[in-house]
Amino acid sequence: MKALKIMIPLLLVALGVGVVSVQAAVVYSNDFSGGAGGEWSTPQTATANGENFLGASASGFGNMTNTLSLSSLPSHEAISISFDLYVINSMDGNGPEGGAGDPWQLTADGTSVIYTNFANYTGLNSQAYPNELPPYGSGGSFAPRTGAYANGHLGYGSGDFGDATYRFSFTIPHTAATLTLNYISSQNQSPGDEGWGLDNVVVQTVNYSSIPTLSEWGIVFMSLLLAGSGLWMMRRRQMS
Ligand SMILES: [Ca+2]
Ligand SMILES: [Ca+2]
Ligand SMILES: [Ca+2]
Repeated sequence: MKALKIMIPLLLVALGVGVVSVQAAVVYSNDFSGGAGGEWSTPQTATANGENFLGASASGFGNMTNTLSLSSLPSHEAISISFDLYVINSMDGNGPEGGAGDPWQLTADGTSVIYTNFANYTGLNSQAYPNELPPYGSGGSFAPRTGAYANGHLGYGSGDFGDATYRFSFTIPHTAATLTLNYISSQNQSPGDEGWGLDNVVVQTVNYSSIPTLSEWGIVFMSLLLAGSGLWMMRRRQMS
C-alpha cells in the first residue's frame, strides 16, 4: 500500500506535465486603423478620441447585425475570438430607462457565444453583464459598467452618456473551414442616444496536441524510474 501511495502521485505528475499543448494561428486581426474590408457586412469605421474602430460614426452602430465572414480556415479543433466592445452613450442595460432593455449578442455559426446587456445610463437602470440573459443565463441586476475593462476610452467620459470598453476572449469548439460571426445589437434607441462599436478583433484557429516533447518524455521516464525504484525499495524492506 505504501508503494502505491508513492506511485500514484508520481504517475499523476508524469501524466500531468504539459502533455497537452495548444497551437494557435491568427486568421483575422484588425485594429481598424486601416479601415475594414468586405469580410464585414457593414465595413464602416469611425474615429473617436483618436481611436479608430468599427462603427457607423463616432456614435457607433445602432440596432443592427454586423457579420464577420471568414473562409478557407486551416484545419482546427477550436476557434478563439477576442475583441473589444465599445458601449457608447446612454445604453440602458435591463432598462427601465429608455423604455426597454438593450440586449446585445454574439453568435458563431448561429450558436450563441454571449447574450447579455450593458448600461452606461444610471437612473433606475441595471445591467445583466457579467451574467447572460435567459435562456443562456439567469440575467442579473448589476450596476452600470460592471466588469468594464476601461471607461471613457472614446472620450465620452464616465457619465450617463459616457463610454465603456468590455474586453472579451472566447474559445469554442469548431472544425468547419468557414466561420460566421454575428455581432447583434437589439437596442431600442439610435446612435447619438446609444451606440456600440468593435475594436481589436482577433480570430485564431486552435489545435490541441497530446504528443509530449522530448523533455516531457524524459520527465515521464524519470518519474516511472523513481516510482519503480520506490516500489523495489518497499518490497526489499518488507522482505527483510
Ligand atoms: Ca482601434
Ligand atoms: Ca438610451
Ligand atoms: Ca435603450
